[in-house]
Amino acid sequence: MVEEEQVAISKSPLDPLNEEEIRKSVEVLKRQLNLDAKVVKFFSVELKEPKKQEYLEWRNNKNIKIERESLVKYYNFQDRKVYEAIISLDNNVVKEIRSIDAAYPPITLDEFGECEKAVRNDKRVQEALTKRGILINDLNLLMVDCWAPGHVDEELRGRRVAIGYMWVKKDIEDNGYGRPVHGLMPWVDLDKMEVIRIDDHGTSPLPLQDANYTPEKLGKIFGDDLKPIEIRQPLSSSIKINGWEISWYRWRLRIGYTPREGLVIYDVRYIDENNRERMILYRASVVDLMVPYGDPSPFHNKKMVLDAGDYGLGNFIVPLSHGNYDLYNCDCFGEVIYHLDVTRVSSNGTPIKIKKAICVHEEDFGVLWRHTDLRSGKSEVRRNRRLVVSFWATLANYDYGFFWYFYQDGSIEFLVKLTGIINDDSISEKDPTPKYGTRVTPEVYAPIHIHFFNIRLNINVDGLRNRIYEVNLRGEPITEKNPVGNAFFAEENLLENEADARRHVNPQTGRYWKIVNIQKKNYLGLPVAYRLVPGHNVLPPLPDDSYVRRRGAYINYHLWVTPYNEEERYASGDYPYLRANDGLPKYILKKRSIVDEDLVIWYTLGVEHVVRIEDWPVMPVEMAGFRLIPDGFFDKNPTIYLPRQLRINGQPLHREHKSH
Ligand SMILES: [Cu+2]
Repeated sequence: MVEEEQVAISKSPLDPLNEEEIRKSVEVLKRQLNLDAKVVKFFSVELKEPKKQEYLEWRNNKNIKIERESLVKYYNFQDRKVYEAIISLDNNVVKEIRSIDAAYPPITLDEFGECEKAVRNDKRVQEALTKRGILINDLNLLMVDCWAPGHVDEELRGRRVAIGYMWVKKDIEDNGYGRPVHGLMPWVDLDKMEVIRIDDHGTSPLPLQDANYTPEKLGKIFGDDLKPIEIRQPLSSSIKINGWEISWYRWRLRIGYTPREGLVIYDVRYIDENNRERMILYRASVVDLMVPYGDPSPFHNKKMVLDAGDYGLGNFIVPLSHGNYDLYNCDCFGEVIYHLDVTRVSSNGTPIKIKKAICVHEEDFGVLWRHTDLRSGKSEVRRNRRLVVSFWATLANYDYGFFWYFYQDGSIEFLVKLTGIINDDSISEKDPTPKYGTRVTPEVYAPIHIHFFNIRLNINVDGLRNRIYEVNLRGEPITEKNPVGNAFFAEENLLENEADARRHVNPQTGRYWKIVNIQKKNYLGLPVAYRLVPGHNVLPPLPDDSYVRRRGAYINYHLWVTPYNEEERYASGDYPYLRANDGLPKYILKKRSIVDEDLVIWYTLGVEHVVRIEDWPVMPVEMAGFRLIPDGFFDKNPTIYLPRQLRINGQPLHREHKSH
């Protein structure tokens, strides 16, 4: 297989910061503010994006100079304040600095490791484990995941704390999640990086059964009788990558990276049959992910982590290289795969490159359209193909894949793929399975939970000003004009302001949302539009006064719409750690108009997880998402001109073809 490395040629004002720019940002800040490196932790250095208007002007005239700036976020654990600084990378100067009130930073990847060490090395934790009969000869076998708590009691209030949930490995290669330590909850003060309290909620025997999934550990393999499938791309890929700019088929887009969101999709356009480059999306990313658990016992009822805000999907992005194993073709399948590296910052300000973090490739995707003319017996069939831009983030036990698909017919699909290892607890074989979960082995129990993603879409259908209609199927009563009662139609209701645009999915009425540009008409004279078509979704099955509903208040609605404001970036707010009711519920208070404005759609995607035994020891991928599909955006099916068959040198591309 060909490994295509990215070649950073084309520079754009939306390119994410490179290693050098991150290094420079930290240096300038340290020097100019005389920062004491011993009392600060950096948790985010990202591009300070240019104003949208500036970027759009630059796009038309590349001679326009846009100042390159970075946004540095750090935490001073002496004065216990979060700071945000804007650095000019052209002039090497701090342009702006401000402290944020009552905010905690997210847990960094470094802290995640330090917190584990603090718990492992704590004598009281070790004693408590011994008292339970858990004897650990090698402390490296004690696995500690530092969880951002949803809430804390009075005694812990005002401190930046995390819970160190524990598991015990049999040996270093063992899947530690197979042996959860029940009941023992060390609280770690992240500023001091020490255990400040240990709560004990009872014991349960450490499970004996292994939970391994590697062939080395399993000692056997089924399925190696399958014949290989290979994807061949004899003329290379149809994707052109130029720096962070991607062109494929009629699609043009840019990608980027931030510590909280991971992959960011920018400036998505489609070139129609009249060669007009038409805007669809300006910026799209996953901005939040909250996972509330349903077990009300004190050992579990703090589990309502906001993985993006409390940790950062980009901070926990994983490289798609696999150590010594030849597994490249597993994450993205094909002969030509493009991988892009990203750079994040470590706590001490050093840039850290994650190799092959973002994957770009194209896939065959079955039949695009077909028809057999029954009278002539002739058929026309076209293959469907899609551009895929994706990344994976591993947040402790769970693995999330975030996939953006761009199809030839102008549709865009977002899919999240959930896999990895479920959060678990040990349970006595004699005890009944708790109501709030699933017994996956005689000794292991997995609490019920829901994954609530929020995807922020700055949508620009054929221009900057759009409006949104909610569309529901409606029937009509039997009347003279509707004598058999078969009349039904798609009823459109305009969403007028941001407070009224808090909506839920409704599969029973076929509900979707239609994003319309009334200034642009198709050849029938109708305004062009795109639909947001939801897929599976769920609401929090919780009482109105549930704390969970306040903690990540965005989960209360599937759809939110706000007018574009570059400061409003996160559904749960900028700093959700140990906070509640921030973000969207505040953004919408002004009841701003959303009619013919530059709009941001915030789509909440809920994936309920009533754990199955088959999710153990590692769960098969579960998928959920939504689609954006053209609705009168084109004058007809834009894919009818596709060739019947692709050819090489005039010859049909078929199985026997030899390209070498
Ligand atoms: Cu789950």
